[in-house]
Amino acid sequence: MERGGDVAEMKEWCRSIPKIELHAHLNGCIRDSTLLELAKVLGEKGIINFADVEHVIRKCGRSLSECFQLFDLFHILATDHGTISRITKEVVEDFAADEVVYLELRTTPKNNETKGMTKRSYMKAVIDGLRSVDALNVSFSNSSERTENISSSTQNNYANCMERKTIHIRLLLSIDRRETTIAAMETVCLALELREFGVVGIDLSGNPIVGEWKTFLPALKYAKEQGLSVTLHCGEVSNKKEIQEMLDFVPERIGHACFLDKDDWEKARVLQIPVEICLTSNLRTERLSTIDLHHFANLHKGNHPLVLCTDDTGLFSTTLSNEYYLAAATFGLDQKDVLRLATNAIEFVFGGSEVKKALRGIFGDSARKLAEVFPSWKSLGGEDVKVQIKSLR
Ligand code: 6MZ
Repeated sequence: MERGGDVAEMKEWCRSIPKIELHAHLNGCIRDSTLLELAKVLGEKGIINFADVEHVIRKCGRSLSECFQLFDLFHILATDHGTISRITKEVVEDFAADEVVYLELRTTPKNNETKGMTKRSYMKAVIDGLRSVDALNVSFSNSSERTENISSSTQNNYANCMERKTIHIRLLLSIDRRETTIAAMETVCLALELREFGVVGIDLSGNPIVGEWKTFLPALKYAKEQGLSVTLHCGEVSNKKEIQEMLDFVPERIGHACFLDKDDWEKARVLQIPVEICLTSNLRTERLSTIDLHHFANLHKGNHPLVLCTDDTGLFSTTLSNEYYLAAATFGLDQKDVLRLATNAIEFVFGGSEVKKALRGIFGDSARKLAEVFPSWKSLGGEDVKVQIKSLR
């Protein structure tokens, strides 16, 4: 099926290589087991009817509108601070277990008066969740690259700590398309306030048929002026005018980009705007009829900057390894192509030059280690392969 190894080896290759995740929504990545557990508890308390939601959670293929119904349910389930912290911790652990070495996790700060939750306290719960990961070294500070969660007991055994996996994390705050201009501006101000806790940018997401671009533009412009990076869900549905306006804004990345016309792609090409590609998500939400028709093929062929992402690992039952394997199996990529794709993602992270330097080191080391484990990689000259890191801007 693919060059450079059989199916099992390619799957293992995609799992083993270091990976960078740049498009993952926190609440879309909740483990199914956690979601069911939370729903059961709320059912027992009489807050929801568990029988009504169980089949929705367990359902596999969903339309885009069904996904947004499910997100409303997620928001009912995950309203208290402790649950938000728990979900964050589990999501980080799951990405690290999949050899993700840099994770840009995005989430929509939420107000929930009845639970005493403000957008700020929601984000504090997320950051507490990052701090509570004890099986890994979690580095999420922007101002320095030190490891954030080395507990005092672990500090006593620093050597042991250095042997543990490290995951670099940065946060993006999402503006939901249902929000007003004022609410969007609040989110940007909160992002600015939380920069020292690893917040590096803003995302615009939510139901793509809701809201208007002009509502969010003032907040997004302000974010840009203040030095935050901006990524937009762009062209998830067909909306020519909005797609053009979004590209004219020149975001630092766009997500999905399923409904761009030829002239839109030309603009994206001239501006070299990296695209966050979410294959399984696009397939499951019926953005295209079959995976081989995905725009990944043309973008990859044309060397357009792109990065493979999961979108919502829980909602779509996927992993980043799985997305790499899907791309390899569908579009005939070999091991070198796959590693090159994963490595190129370094250039598109919002985390800044220090973290990029650290990531280049991680990818360089791993190319050598992989050669010891994968015979076909060795025969391709794996140790000597310098995966080119493109400088795009
Ligand atoms: C658009 C999406 C999305 O923010 O509560 N979200 N927005 N398109 C998608 N593709 C299917 N997947 C997720 O995570 C869940 C929220 O992320 C956005 C939606 O606004 C969803 O409510 P947080 O952590």
